[in-house]
Amino acid sequence: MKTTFKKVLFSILAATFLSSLFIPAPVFAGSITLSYANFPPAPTFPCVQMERWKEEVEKRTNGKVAINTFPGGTLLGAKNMFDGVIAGQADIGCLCMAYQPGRFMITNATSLPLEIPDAKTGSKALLEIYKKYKPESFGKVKVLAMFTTAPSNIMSKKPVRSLADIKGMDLRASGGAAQILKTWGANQVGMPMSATPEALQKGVVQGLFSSVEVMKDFKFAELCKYMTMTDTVIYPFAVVMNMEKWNSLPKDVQKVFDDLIEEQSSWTGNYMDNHALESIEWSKKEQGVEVITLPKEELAKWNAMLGNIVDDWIKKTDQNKVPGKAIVDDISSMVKAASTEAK
Ligand code: DTR
Repeated sequence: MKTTFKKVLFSILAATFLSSLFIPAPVFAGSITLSYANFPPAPTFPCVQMERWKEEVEKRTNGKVAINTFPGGTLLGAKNMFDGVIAGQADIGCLCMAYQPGRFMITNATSLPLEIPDAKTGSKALLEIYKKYKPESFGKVKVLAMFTTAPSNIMSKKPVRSLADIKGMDLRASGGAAQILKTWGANQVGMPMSATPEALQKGVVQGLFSSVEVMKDFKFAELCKYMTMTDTVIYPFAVVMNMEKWNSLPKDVQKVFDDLIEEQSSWTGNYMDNHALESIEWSKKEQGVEVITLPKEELAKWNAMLGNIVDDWIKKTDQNKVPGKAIVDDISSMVKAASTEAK
């Protein structure tokens, strides 16, 4: 009896062991886990779009892919985001390209003063420029989304109603927008958005130049009681993935990511535009912020000062063998097309 029992037990164990060698492992929920790094805090738009993308990916892959999100620079910060993703410190990362102007020359053309009216148009133009010119700078990563902010405006502790008011004012901006502030006579102070709350609090800067959703998301409206509407430039963002990790993904998962590229860009553009408007309303109602609209002639004067920035940039691209003029023309015609569409 005893020997028979042992034999049966042995056969069961052997069968279980052997079958486990041939049956493919069942796919458990979350069997692929990816890390996604972001530099600003969770309530801000780069993180809101990150959570939306995570949700869509987890839903569309039926839980086969799980995304672990890291807002607030907990995995990678604003400046080392791109290199960190290339090195595999994070699988996915969201970066503001404008923080490294020379590195992303082609896509940063969208942050020239080309009168991009909103984030929806900006995001579409940015993605199209990326697809058309296939910049070498993105050769080592897989691009998962690109989008832009709404146009930038001045948020300040003291009112800015004229060029005389902005002269010498310590204002924070980085990337392409930095040159714009200098042209208007401000004392431009460069830093990523994530460093701005402390700089405003400590009085290192008297205000900032950015899309205005930050008045609500960072509660800048508690300190900056004035907004001067110039609607000048947008900031381009990219979401990129480590190339090796991308190549290791099953085809069906890659398809889900690819299908989301355009959708995520336009979702974020729309979210940004609506949220900027909400932020203006909130700042006025809840924080007593004064919104300053410059008279037409005054604004025309401000805009006219920026003409050289585009020309200088085209000259610089000529030296770098980048077709700057063609890129600028492409963006301008996309802006025109968007404005006729809107009419
Ligand atoms: N305007 C850019 C980018 C930017 C706009 N809103 C946010 C929120 C969180 C991080 C970055 C940004 C800037 O001034 O940095």
